[in-house]
Amino acid sequence: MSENLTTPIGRQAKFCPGCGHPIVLMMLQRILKQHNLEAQAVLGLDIGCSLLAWNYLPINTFQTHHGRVVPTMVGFKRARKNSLAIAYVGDGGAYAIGWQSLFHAALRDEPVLVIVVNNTVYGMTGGQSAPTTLSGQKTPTSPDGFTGNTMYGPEILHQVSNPEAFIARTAVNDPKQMLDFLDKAIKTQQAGHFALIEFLSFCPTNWRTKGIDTVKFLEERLKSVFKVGEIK
Ligand SMILES: Cc1ncc(C[n+]2csc(CCOP(=O)(O)OP(=O)(O)O)c2C)c(N)n1
Ligand code: SF4
Ligand SMILES: [Mg+2]
Repeated sequence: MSENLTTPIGRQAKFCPGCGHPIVLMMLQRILKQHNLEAQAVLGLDIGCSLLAWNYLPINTFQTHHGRVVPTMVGFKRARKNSLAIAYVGDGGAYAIGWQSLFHAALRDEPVLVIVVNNTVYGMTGGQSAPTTLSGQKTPTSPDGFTGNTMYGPEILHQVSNPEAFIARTAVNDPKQMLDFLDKAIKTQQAGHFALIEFLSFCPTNWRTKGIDTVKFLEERLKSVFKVGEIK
């Protein structure tokens, strides 16, 4: 973990150097500022490296249990209808332990924005295989290469969502598309519908990559399996 980087609110940054989480958070802050929504936005944090966002932005956050951030933000939104409710969660929290509540939030068209940061592993606990791990990917729980099927969360959720919902996938090396999708997702919640964006994200610590190889792993391995764009 980094010892000397500071967050936009002057606190010590906790993410590893080269992590994708801060890029997602910086883009989120930029779009909230642009829409003057910093005071209205509330960021619910799942357990995982997502929790390190608790002191990152000048907006309210609260911590939930692993896999429980979506139902928590659904409840929050029902209680505070004028808020912008955002659930911030890793791929493990979203598509494994939290899958049933995420699935039903999409099915019911709950007006929350779910941000899934997909690094293909359980990052915080040491890089174990997750539902999003790629075929052949080496992790501490699949040292000879992952042999299971890979899960495509946004594509499945699209099948059960209302036509007005916004469901998309982008990557942390495409800031223009990140901002475009965040803008559309915020407008979707303001219109009363469910939105989810999956961000393909860097995890050099668990991928055991350095420098340009981290970008290459995302660009060549992740993007060859996970299609970026709006899911239609
Ligand atoms: C109920 C429960 N089960 C398991 C854990 C252990 N645990 C903490 S974080 C985590 C996985 C996090 O992976 P992911 O959601 O992909 O987030 P990342 O750390 O990769 O950003 C697990 C299994 C927990 N804290 N609570
Ligand atoms: S373990 Fe991976 S996801 Fe977690 S802070 Fe480090 S680089 Fe980021
Ligand atoms: Mg993860």
